[in-house]
Amino acid sequence: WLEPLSSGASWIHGFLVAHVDQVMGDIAQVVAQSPYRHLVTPGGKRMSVAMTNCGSEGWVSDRAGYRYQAIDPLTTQPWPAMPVRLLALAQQAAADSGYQGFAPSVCLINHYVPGARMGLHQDKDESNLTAPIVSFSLGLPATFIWGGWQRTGKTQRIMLRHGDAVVWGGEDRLRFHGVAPLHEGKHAVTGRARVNITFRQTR
Ligand code: MD5
Ligand code: FE
Repeated sequence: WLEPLSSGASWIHGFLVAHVDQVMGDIAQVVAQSPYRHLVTPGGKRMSVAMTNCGSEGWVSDRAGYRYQAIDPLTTQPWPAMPVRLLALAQQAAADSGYQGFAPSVCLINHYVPGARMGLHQDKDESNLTAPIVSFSLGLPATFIWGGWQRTGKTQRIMLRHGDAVVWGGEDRLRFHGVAPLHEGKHAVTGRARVNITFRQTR
């Protein structure tokens, strides 16, 4: 079911439940070509979340900064193509939330193991800040931290679970957000991990 979180954000509980095998298969194909890796922040810290991408560009971070690029720096090859069924699911989630014509070029795949976290940040490396971001969660549950438009603002916590989709658009696109350290656990589908997939339209 669809739960509006705010004027621009919708939480679709269980959106992926009928598609989990497909999505896990699509991810496995991507990871076989462009493996998960721990990127380094511009400040030189290794991120606890391991990442890869598919699509015509991917998000990367290194000592030079954050950016989108068409070539995977690890393989020196283009990122794997975005699986068509995965793209269709992202477009369905966007449309269900009121965003027609979503055309993401990037699918960033985040892999969390217990203890991994993501600090409070804004997603603003995209030149198109009017398109929403669609997020799919699989595996272990995570406490998602949802803030306001300034780092110091009040935060809310929501528990994102296996199969949930969230669509972040409109005024909610630029909120500060993060993920609390993942709790220990074992999930039937992902094992000792959480996987989050975000779809981004950069232009
Ligand atoms: C995650 N990933 O659970 C989250 C889900 C990231 C990231 O934050 O940057 O890879 S996406 C949550 C999100 C995206 C865009 C805007 C907002 C939240 N928001 O305005 O709250 O691994
Ligand atoms: Fe983010």
